[in-house]
Amino acid sequence: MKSIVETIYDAQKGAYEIEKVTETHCKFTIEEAYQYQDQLITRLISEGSKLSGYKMGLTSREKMVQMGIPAPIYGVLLEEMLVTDGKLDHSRLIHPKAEPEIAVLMNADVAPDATVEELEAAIGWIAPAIEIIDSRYKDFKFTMADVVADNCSSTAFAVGEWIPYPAEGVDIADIQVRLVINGEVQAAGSSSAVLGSPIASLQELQVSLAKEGKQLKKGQLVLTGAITAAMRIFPGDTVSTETDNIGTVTFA
Ligand code: OOG
Ligand code: MG
Repeated sequence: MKSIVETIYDAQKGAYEIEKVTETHCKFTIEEAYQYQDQLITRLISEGSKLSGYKMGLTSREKMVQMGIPAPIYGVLLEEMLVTDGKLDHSRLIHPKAEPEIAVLMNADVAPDATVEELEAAIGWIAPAIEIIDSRYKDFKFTMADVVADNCSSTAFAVGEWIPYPAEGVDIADIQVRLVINGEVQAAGSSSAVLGSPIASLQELQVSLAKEGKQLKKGQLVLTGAITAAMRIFPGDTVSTETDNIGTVTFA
């Protein structure tokens, strides 16, 4: 029988659905789930993937309710997940969903024990983003341990133009965003939905990474978490995150 990590790795590479590994294999703790996630990423990096940064998940009430998991989680973003030239390749996807997010780009390394002020000062730029999540689990249903082991459904992401942070007239804790699919607003919210502010989400990530002896580094990007529920997307859809004051990002 394949190991948990191999089972998820194969499903990611082959873009097919699997039963929850907590059912096909055995139950495991959240700590163990992060170890499996780490083993998965280590394998991908040994095969040539490059670390781009991290993503926070289940940071908004809407997402926690949608997925039935009441606590934030985090995963790893790889360079190959970045949607370039505005085109999403659907051939490697199972049942993708899009969610509007605020992305931040670090302009300095962050000490594991940095204060929230130091953390915020290390942000160089922010941008509107769309995360494309594609859980490897059947019907997009999972427990917290399953989803963490599956690198929190990470699959692809698109980022708009980076604007220097802080930006005059922009309160990162109150950016209005809309998820627009084929010209129709499917969901809308404020960045405050993410743990009160994307900065709080970033801090939660920093603390979690520090516990594992890791830290945020200059040049790394972070998706701070979906502001609204995620919406199913299909080949041919044009998908945007529009914001009132930090621009728009679109892919098709
Ligand atoms: C887990 C990932 C959640 C977010 O922004 O809340 C996430 C999932 O819903 O599949 O990326
Ligand atoms: Mg997300």
